[in-house]
Amino acid sequence: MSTPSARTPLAPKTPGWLDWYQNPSEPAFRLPPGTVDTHCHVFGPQAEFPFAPERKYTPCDGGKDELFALRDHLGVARNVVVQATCHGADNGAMLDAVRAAGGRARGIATVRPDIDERELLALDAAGVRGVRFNFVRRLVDTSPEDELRTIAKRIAPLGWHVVLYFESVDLPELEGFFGSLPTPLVVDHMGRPDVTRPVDGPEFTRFLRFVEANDAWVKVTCPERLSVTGPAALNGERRAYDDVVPFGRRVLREFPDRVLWGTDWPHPNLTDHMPDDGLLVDHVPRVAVTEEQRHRLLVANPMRLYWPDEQV
Ligand code: 0GY
Repeated sequence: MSTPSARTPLAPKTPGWLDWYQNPSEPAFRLPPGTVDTHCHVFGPQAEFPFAPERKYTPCDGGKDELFALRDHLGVARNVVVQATCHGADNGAMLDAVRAAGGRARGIATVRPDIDERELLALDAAGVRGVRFNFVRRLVDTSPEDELRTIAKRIAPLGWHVVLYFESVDLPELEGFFGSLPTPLVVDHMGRPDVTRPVDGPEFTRFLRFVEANDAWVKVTCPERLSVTGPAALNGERRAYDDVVPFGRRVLREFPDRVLWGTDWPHPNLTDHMPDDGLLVDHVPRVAVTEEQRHRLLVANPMRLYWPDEQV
């Protein structure tokens, strides 16, 4: 972990950057006890954890204290902190958050193929349970398959998984590679479907068949990122992101035992609006329509993946 000197000037935020939502509302839906937020990040704080030189954006600060405050406000019990690309392969901020959570967090790291074996073991001991492979072109310069394959081989003996972030249009080109990886797979944000296309159309169906063929896990996350209709609450109801609902429902129906939920706080790179995290919680029962589905999505599934030694 690098620490800036006292004189290192802080980098300004990317122009037009939207900060995370201050004072999120109280959700109308009560998350069940033991809910896990399996997709959130920390940004810095920059003065303590400088951003990586190769980053594609400079965010506002969003550190562990704010993350834990949101966790407690929403009624979340545990977090999985996913390394954000603005920190490159310096996992310092993520690890600091995971350690500070005192057993209530796990981490997803970014590592290089030549990472020292002792460092891998130290990450494991700190609570890391996977690495993220990012294929979203605006976030990373390259994703060389030979390097990623080496990483996957090195983490497989630890029982870790690979978190895949890609755009749905790129799946046909990537799925052969994904299917060849030796670890469990976890897909971010339902594979980023184009929600203006039919939910039972060929693109989303292809994604679901990929999930089925590989026993992959799916994060039913980021309605705010996928939605075209946006956050407009309807008739004063706490409803938003209507166009994403059928996609979440279909994933839950087909893979009730391999779905995961998360907030994606502090919501990097949104450009049109910043979601009220309370409203995002109220999206959950619209997608997971039975208590049984909600228990699996929010508690049982993430516990099996991230805390397999604990009973729920
Ligand atoms: C997300 C989405 C994004 C960014 C990152 O690590 C990141 O920078 O994950 C994005 O810009 O779509 O999952 O938070």
